[in-house]
Amino acid sequence: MPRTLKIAAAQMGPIHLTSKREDTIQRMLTLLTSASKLGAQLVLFPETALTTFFPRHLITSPEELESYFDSASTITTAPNTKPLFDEAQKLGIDISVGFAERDTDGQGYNTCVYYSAKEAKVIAKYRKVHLPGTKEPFENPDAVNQLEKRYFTPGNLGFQAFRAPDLVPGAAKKGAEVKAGTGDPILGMMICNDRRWAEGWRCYGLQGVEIVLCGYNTAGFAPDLWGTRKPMTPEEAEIDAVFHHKLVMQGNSYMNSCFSVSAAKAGMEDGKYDLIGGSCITTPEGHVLAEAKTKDDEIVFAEIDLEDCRQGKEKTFDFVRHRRIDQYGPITTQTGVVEPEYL
Ligand code: CDV
Repeated sequence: MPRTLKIAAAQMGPIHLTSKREDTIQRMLTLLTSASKLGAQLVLFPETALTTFFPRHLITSPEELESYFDSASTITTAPNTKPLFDEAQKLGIDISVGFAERDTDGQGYNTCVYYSAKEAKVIAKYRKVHLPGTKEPFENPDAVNQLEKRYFTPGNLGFQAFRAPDLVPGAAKKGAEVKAGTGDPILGMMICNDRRWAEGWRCYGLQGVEIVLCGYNTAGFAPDLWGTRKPMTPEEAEIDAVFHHKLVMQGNSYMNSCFSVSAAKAGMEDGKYDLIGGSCITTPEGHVLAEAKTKDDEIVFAEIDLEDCRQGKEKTFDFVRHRRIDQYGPITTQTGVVEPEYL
């Protein structure tokens, strides 16, 4: 039986250090309206969707730093974010939104939440596990920094898949006979750099994930970060960065037989920091179904059928029949590389 639903990535153009929160929220509301006109039931916003990607800056003022953080417990009720969630509920659209979270114990996390319009509340939260970059700025004064290890603690909530209600008709509920591919959609969230790590995808794959959501801020040209062995122009570097983005979204969607939605914050932020676009929706067979054409605010939309996940989950990637966990020891016992001895 088809399990169709309409999903969208809300790509956002740049948000600057000087941008006002109410203007950013207004842009997000406009994106929601556009998605609603297309019939979208689920909209993904980018990583740190409410602010500029501030971890590129060395921020020494505690007050300034705090201005980029929000609290997860008040994200739907605080006056400077509430209108977004209210509108999502009014339009009946589920949203996933990334933001810098300050927890009650003072820790900072790079977080996203999933808000269910049907439930009128946040039903899932994810904290970015793979924090890229460095704690200290690069020595090169012209380098693009990525100080996430300075401002954030690695995520501690794991890769917890969840079901979202009221997105597909006729979903099997508690008490019914358990049969894969018949319940409410199974979703997983990750944030930016996480998408490059197969481990997180497989954790979701092992929970039968059907749609992975991933918001991102990816620098187009950052040789100190990416490596400089092969010198590239900014244009060549950006083409490569978009290629790697799509490569991991397509490859991991295929290897876990799921759809994926990725939403960029794109364009030139804070005057000189270029972020890639390339927001896209990929299929369980690894194809790009829809993708952004600009580096501005843009809705990337597709109607999908979750039934398309079944083929991979039941044949090529039928985990229960084909996985050999006795052979995968190093994956959970080792972080760094251990090379074979020299000959
Ligand atoms: N925000 C990110 O996590 N950005 C990273 C870095 C390495 C640019 C990314 O993986 O895209």
